[in-house]
Amino acid sequence: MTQTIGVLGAGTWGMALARMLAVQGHRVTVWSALPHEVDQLAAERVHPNLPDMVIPADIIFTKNIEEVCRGQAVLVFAVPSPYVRATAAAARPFIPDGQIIVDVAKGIEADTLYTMTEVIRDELQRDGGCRNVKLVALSGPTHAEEVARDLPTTIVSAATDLSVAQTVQSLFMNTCMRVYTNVDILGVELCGAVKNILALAAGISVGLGYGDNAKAAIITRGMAELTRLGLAMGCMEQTFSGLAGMGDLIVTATSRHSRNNRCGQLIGSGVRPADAIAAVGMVVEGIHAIPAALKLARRYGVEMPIVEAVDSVVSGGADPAEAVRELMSRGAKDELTTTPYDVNFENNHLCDGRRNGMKRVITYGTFDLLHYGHINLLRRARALGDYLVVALSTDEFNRDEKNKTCYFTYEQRKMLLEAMRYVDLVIPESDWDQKRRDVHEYHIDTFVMGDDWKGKFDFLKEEGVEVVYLPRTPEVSTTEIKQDLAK
Ligand code: C2G
Repeated sequence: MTQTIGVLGAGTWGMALARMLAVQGHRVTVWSALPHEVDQLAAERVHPNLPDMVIPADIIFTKNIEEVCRGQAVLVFAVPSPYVRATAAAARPFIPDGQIIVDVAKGIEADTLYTMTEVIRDELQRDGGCRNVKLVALSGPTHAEEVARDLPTTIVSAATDLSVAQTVQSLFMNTCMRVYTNVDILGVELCGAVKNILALAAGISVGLGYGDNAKAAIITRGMAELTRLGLAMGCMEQTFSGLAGMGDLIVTATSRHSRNNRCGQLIGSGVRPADAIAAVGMVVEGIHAIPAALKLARRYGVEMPIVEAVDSVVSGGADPAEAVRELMSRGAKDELTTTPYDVNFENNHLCDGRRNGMKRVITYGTFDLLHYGHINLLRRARALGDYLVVALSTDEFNRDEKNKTCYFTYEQRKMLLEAMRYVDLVIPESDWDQKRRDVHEYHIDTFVMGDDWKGKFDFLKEEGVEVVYLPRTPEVSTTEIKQDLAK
């Protein structure tokens, strides 16, 4: 369905996205703060950094920020990170409440430590307006030059509200761009900002004449320190090994398209940082992100040696080769982030459990609107052994087989169960007949259900499994909760 899209920023990435959306049939208006840029693009229909890309004739260019903001299904902020706040301030009077805003600038604001969507929200809500603005971070391994040529690309649409992330997912999804949703918007934006610093480091390494071994080390150990920071900030680990994290780092740290990489190479080859930035000629986001990354690392007590080394070279005037020597001569480290004690304890506990016949228990359920009746069941089930597996009914199974409409999605219900001390593993329950398979696949000794199912699963005894029905907690149920809340 054709949508009207406003794009703020006519840089390389903004124009590559604007073209893609226009080619998909959407009505696109592009605004830039630079009048001459608007005139040139409107006239020539070619962006200087994308000489092979034809700008569709139906893209509207404007110098008037009100025109780009009014009446748009989605607004895309594609200005470089240092200008996001000023652009949001200029746009504020024209942005209706509830507007979906997609930020594609990658960075963290040095003084506030805000990510770009947080900067936009802060600016738009400054005078109490835009209470319901919906912010999405669109970020991933996406060179504009390749998107401009419709080369296969993947990207992440991140928003705390999954339905909003999905709206943006469907808008940007096409045969050339595959969009994944992710609710961990902070993790996605942190990756987008800090990976530019790591790309600078990779460039410096190349500029010093070092090889692929050093580049792989920077990418791997750089992602380890970024993940440490992200986990300390409450992000999801999978985000960092995902497209916005490792994916974008690979593409930025290994590609000639990357400004951060090019800037790093110049610095590594001996060019003064200021001259290297000038030589690249465009905004080098990695440089802007360093102060914020260091402040976050200190605030959360996380070691980030590679970021520190880049800062010593870029801001401290240190010799790049000397900075690498210092990195290489740091104290010996263990690659596993859990301490050896944790690892040994976990192994001993598991081995011990196996030696003494660790008893493994399984139970099944929907567990919607998790309440103390469920907890009573899970606590008693866990007490029957050493390890509890919960087979959680998927959304489709609930809808198609159990005729249940859940308040929480499978992922949300899974997150709640995994946070509980009684639950060791959550697996999906997608059909009635999987129990016979599960008890073998997960080496189950005891099957447990509430006694509202008494007798229904006795057949599992044929599989050598103990079957236990536990008394339900009579006075509470998800259905009653919903009915009481509806009154
Ligand atoms: N339960 C309980 N006391 C309550 C409510 C639930 O002991 N007040 C128990 C149920 O008996 C069940 C578990 O908690 O063992 C999960 O309850 P539901 O989410 O309602 O599970 P159900 O829909 O019964 O799904 O294949 C088996 C099904 O998936 C079971």
